[in-house]
Amino acid sequence: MLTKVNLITGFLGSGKTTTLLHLLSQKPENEVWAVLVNEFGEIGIDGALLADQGAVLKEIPGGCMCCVNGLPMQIGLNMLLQQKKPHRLLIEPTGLGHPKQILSLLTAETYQPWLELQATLCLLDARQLSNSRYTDNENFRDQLAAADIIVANKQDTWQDDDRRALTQWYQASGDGRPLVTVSQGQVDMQCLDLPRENLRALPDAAHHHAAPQKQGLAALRLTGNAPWRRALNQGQGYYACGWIFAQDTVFDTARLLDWVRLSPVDRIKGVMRIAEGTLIVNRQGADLHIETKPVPPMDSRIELIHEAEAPWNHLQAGLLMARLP
Ligand SMILES: Nc1nc2c(ncn2[C@@H]2O[C@H](COP(=O)(O)OP(=O)(O)OP(=O)(O)O)[C@@H](O)[C@H]2O)c(=O)[nH]1
Ligand SMILES: [Mg+2]
Repeated sequence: MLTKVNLITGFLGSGKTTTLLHLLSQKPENEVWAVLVNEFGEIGIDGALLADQGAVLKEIPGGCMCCVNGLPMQIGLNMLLQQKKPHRLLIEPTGLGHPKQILSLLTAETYQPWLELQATLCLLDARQLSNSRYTDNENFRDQLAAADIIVANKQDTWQDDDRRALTQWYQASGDGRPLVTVSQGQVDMQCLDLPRENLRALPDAAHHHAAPQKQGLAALRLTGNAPWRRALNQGQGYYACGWIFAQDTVFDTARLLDWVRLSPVDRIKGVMRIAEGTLIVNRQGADLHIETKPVPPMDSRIELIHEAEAPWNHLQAGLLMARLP
């Protein structure tokens, strides 16, 4: 049996994980599904969000896609395909990555006895189309160019201008590919069975390394008795800083939420322990989504991503202050 594979792409914060969660909720009971998620930051958050959803989960955190997409991605993929033999595999690459290498990997000869690549979905928030920070970004453009299906997400947030920008973009670049307009990634599972038809050649991704890559194979965990640690990462013109705290660290909800709202960065994701259980925070620009769960998390982890270096030490001091004594 070949594993059916779909790539779920989309720029940072466009709704990939939200879409995966919705797709997983439609999984037929008798099928085994797997999810492979590769995050930009060293501290994997999406894995915590996607855990316990009835799918086999493999996280590949940490890094510049060009490196992570090599050996760690290959090992992760091999393990999933050969050990779990899932009916379907959904892959969420980092929103800051270029799709070319992962597509080359999935279409490589060695994988053909194992997998059948089906439609690639690309998430797009129409608001991004009028912001040159996105439209000038080659990864943003090439993710869209590589897609079989464009999923225009977050329609609840759009103004008339955004709808017009989407129509214009689609007329110029849609090439007749299906365009699905949704909120909260509410994509119908049937989309996944559409074929991979988009064979246009993609340019090579420019390679902007600044630091040696760590090529982590597993989500970062705390070791020894350290109460917390932090991890930095940079690449593709973006900077990330994340922290992980031992399970017995409890955060003050109000102080933590103030910190999340006010931190001067583009993106914040966290799964944090509060007195009532778990607080999930997910901020993209000014849009903040908050959720609570009664069960405490295994540890607390939070990650910031920004288009420039941010005052990480100052932000860290604020985060440490948000802990309960
Ligand atoms: N208003 C609104 N918010 C949404 C919608 N879909 C997703 N979000 C929010 O957008 C934020 C980012 O969603 P994610 O699903 O984490 O996005 P992502 O593409 O996986 O993000 P990265 O993995 O960090 O690149 C979260 O706060 C979501 O709750 C939507 O349709 N409307
Ligand atoms: Mg995600």
